[in-house]
Amino acid sequence: AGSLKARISELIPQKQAELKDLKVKYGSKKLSEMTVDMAIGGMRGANALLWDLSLLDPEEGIRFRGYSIPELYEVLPSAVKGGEPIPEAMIWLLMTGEVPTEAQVNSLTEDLNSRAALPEFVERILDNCPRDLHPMSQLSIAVNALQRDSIFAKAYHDGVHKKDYWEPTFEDTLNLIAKLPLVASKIYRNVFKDGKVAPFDPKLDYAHNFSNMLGYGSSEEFTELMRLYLVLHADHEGGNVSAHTTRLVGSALSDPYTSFAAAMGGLAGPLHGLANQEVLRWIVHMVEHLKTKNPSKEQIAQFCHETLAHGNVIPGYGHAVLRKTDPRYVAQRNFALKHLSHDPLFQTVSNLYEVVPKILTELGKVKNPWPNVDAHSGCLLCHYGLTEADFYTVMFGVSRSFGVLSQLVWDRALGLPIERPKSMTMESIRKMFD
Ligand code: NMX
Ligand code: MLT
Repeated sequence: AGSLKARISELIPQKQAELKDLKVKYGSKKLSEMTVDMAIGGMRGANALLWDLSLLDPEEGIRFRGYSIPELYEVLPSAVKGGEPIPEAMIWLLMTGEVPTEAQVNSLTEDLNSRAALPEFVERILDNCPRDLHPMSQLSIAVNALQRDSIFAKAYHDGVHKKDYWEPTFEDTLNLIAKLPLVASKIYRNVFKDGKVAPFDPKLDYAHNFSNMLGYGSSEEFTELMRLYLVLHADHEGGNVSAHTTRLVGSALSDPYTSFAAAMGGLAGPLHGLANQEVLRWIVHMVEHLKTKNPSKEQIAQFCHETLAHGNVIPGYGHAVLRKTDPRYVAQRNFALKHLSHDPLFQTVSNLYEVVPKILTELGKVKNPWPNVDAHSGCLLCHYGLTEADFYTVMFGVSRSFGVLSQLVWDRALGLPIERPKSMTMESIRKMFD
């Protein structure tokens, strides 16, 4: 009683009834037209998925269970007075749609901490990965290995009734979310440091343990940054590649580990989560190329034109849905203004914000010239010494587990079916209209 699981269990009949009502009232209504262009063009603009945890407005940006990012600061508890929201509170909000009390947040921290240890064989697998295997590949390997202990897979094997699918899905979800900081820290310490991970402290919260295990826990500011980072990257409605992959793979009743590992394959793409790595590498390359830590706006503009002339994208800019500056970018910018306003890398990131949108607009084809979440995260991490860009997408992945796995619990609770849209050949499309 009082636990997250108990609360979800209480909410399920209500939500099932809501879905039934939606189907009865609006089941045959059209959400959008599907054109040939949309089928060819990555299904842009197709309202084709049900996803209850968050909704992206092209102009305003993300709302998590109805709350904008500034509103999250108002309603969610923080560990430091006036500081960043606590990730556990975000998990609770995403899972239930309700703002948790402090007691609920503490009970979730305790629950997660009791699940955080890794099986020894998974630690060994990570220790045996070559250092030049990309951290995202190591993350997928570790998550796939954790699948050995999937409670859902075992329950399915043992013939669990479909009305109970949500429960082992929830157990796997919480176990996986709890273990990800240690998985990520082990990858970081093995690839970039001495391979030693600071011991897990069951008295600390999720983000504090994460920053300790990465090796940055002595900085309270870094721990606050982790809280912000973990909250901001948690969910971005259902159509982005990592969310959609989790939904798709999970719809075949693949367990949460297998579904999430697949999603991490998607997050590892440079047009999706890997963009945070690409942004920093691109800025570092620019600074080296220009031989100055403080490139002028003219120099930055010149470098952008060169990037585009080579047929490359400007990483961290543009979005498939957003048409304004990403509020997750703004939240990170506010953090920078508060804690590190004189950092030269932040100055460059700010100058890019002034220069890039105009250049992209001039191309005439870019639908959104404004920065997204990935344009900012690297410069914050760098400020505290976490300069290893190849690791950044792993941190994104830790956070993304909150949203996509919480939705997966609801997918099973609501009995959503296997996902299987119809595809068409070029010939069949022609025949349809000729
Ligand atoms: N730099 C250069 N060209 C761009 C950019 C950019 N930042 N953004 C879009 N374009 C181009 C795009 O490549 C396409 O060109 P073409 O017709 O020659 O293929 C054209 O503009 C139209 O694309 P859009 O419809 O504006 O964008 P789309 O919805 O297809 O793609 C992104 C969205 C995010 C993939 C795209 O803006 C991009 O590649 N951005 C850079 C990578 C990035 O920052 N990704 C991170 C997204 C956030 N996340 O974490 O996942
Ligand atoms: C995300 O956070 O998933 C990205 O902004 C990409 C997207 O929403 O398409």
